[in-house]
Amino acid sequence: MKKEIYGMLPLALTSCLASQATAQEKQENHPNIVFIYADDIGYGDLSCNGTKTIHTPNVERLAAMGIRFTNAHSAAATSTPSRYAMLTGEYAWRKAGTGIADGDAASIIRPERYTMADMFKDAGYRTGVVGKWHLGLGDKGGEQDWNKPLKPGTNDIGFEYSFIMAATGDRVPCVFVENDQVINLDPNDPLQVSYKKNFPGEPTGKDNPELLKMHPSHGHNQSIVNGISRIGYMKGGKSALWQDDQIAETLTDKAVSFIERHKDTPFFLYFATQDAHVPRVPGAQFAGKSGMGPRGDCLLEFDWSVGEILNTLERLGLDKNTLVILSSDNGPVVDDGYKDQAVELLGDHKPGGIYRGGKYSAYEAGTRIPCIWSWKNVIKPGIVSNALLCQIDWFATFAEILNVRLPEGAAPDSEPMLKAWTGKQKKGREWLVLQNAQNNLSVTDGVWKYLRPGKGPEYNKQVNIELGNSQEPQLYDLRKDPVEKNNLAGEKPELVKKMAEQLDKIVDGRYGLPL
Ligand code: NG6
Ligand code: CA
Repeated sequence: MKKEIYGMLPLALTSCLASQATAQEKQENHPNIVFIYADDIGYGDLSCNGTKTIHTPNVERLAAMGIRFTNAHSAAATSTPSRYAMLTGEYAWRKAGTGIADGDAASIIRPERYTMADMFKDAGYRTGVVGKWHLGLGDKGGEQDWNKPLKPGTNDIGFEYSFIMAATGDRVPCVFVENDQVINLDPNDPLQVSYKKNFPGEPTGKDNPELLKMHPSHGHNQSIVNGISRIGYMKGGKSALWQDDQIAETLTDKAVSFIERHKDTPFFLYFATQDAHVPRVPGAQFAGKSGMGPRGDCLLEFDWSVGEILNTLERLGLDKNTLVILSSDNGPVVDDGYKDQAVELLGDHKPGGIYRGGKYSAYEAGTRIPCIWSWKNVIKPGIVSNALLCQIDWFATFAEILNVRLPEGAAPDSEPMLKAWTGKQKKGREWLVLQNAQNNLSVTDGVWKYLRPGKGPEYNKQVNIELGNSQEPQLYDLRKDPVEKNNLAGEKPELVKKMAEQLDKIVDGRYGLPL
């Protein structure tokens, strides 16, 4: 239905028809797009950002081919809202029900919503998502029949192909879902899922710790799958269970074969890795290789996945006209709920780089994530940009690349920023609003950052992260104080007032001018 309502208006159509566009222009208007979207990998977790404690050569290779951003952000400090904002171009705090989703959440992005994938599909692209989904499936949360097609799902919001984990590695159901249907199910052993209560007789991490090969440090004590207790309860579906140490390989294979299948048509692939989210169970090739325990090993595994994608593009001769984007859904966390030695073996490694906070936090490490764009035909190699940018802008920026006008109301918070993303302009956004795990908002113009007072603890002891919540306003000068140590709110009440007003305006849907 949405196609009839909206439709798209290809601005370049007339000139293309008149054969006025050169072959080069046509190619540049329709590059292949591959997102490599990591989970919980922080600014300091990749060696391209200057980190010496880990070596991620394939990410370095990608950075050397393109542009690396030092001030790019996910829209939120946790997964579901970041992914929601990225795919819809709407700040997640505008929409209820976009917090960290349970594994049996209903589809959060409904078919009426025009997504980035819809846009690519309408522009003639083959569209696919492989990896961690975490945006819900099916009509009613908690009421899905996991043995039947899960509708609405990814295929209803623009992705022609999907091979996904419904939520996260630490949430049931621990099965792969292909084109909105759980794969490898045995009809004699149906899969049941509950986030309310356990199924009688099924072991849990809480009651049966003797069955565990990896123990939780906090939470994660419900159903046991492959010797790891998870969030939520599940029963049955044994033939469909994923093997945790093979997730990266399986997902990477699926991403590679999607590229191979569509090498002759423009394609858009959203490849969302499970690395380095908990539970961290690296493949045999990486186990023990980083010296930092499973978290570091999963960073190496992520780097391997990146290499596989780059090799595939080169092998198929697609490397020149494919825009490869690498980023992460939120900042890093060391202990996110399992005793996996991440804390003990961290050494001098700083997952968030110099930045304060981490995953869940309103401070910079919560959302200032690694970000690289590489597109040989268009972007000069080896550039670094300090522009203030956000993943939420990819949607409108891709519309710029495709030269299409977005339907009325689509991607309301997404700003077209092609010049900044391709390194042709130093300046990024005027304003960016960021969201932490408690839904407290901050606003920045890249120099000043104002954190609105809000509820919630200042510090999460379990994950050892400062969340940035405070009853008092906070104001930081990111240029002089990128680590957000000196709260200048008391000294600069006028500026606090202006920034607070600016934030209110954006929240109200009115967009402002520079200070
Ligand atoms: C938290 C989980 C954490 C992680 C996070 C979502 C507990 C105690 N902690 O609630 O382990 O799963 O949710 O992470 O359950 S995210 O990257 O997908 O947003
Ligand atoms: Ca995440």
